[in-house]
Amino acid sequence: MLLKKVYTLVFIRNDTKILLGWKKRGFGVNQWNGFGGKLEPNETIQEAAVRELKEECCLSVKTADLRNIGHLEFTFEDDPVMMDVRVFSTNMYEGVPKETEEMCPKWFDLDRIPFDDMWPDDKFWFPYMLKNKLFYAKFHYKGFDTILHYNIEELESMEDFYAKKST
Ligand code: 8OG
Repeated sequence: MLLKKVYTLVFIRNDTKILLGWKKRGFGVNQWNGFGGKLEPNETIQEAAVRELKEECCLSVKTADLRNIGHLEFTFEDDPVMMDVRVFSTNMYEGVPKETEEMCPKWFDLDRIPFDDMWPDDKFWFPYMLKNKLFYAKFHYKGFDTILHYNIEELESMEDFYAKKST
């Protein structure tokens, strides 16, 4: 049986640039990514997304300004834990991105995303995000470098997706 762990992943972007952080420690170390992590007890997914963004790059966002734009599921060969990652995006934030113990933030042009230094799955689903399409993607990994199989769907609505998923 698969155990599920929920994570958040937040992208700050405008029409030409996206903010990524160089992960300095932990899971996905030495790669660029959005900002996020595990939920704490009694926290909503949106609250966790806001908290992680603040902790990792010192930016403040309001939960109401976070748009849920995608859902990612990662499974790993011989591992019973499924990572359920809720992806959010916003262009509304306060503050200036700052380096923290976990992440070093940097703005990238949307046509210069550093996919060679990111999770191997990102090159498959980022194009949906960059074209403002909603997505549901699943990736099955062997280790952390090899994708054995994957599937991506474009979604009409995240609300409909979650309503169907829970029934
Ligand atoms: O708390 P921690 O930093 O370990 O959380 C992991 C973060 O990394 C969380 O925001 C979810 C995110 N993440 C994965 N796998 C992948 C992936 O394959 N691609 C991207 N872009 N992010 C991922 O856990």
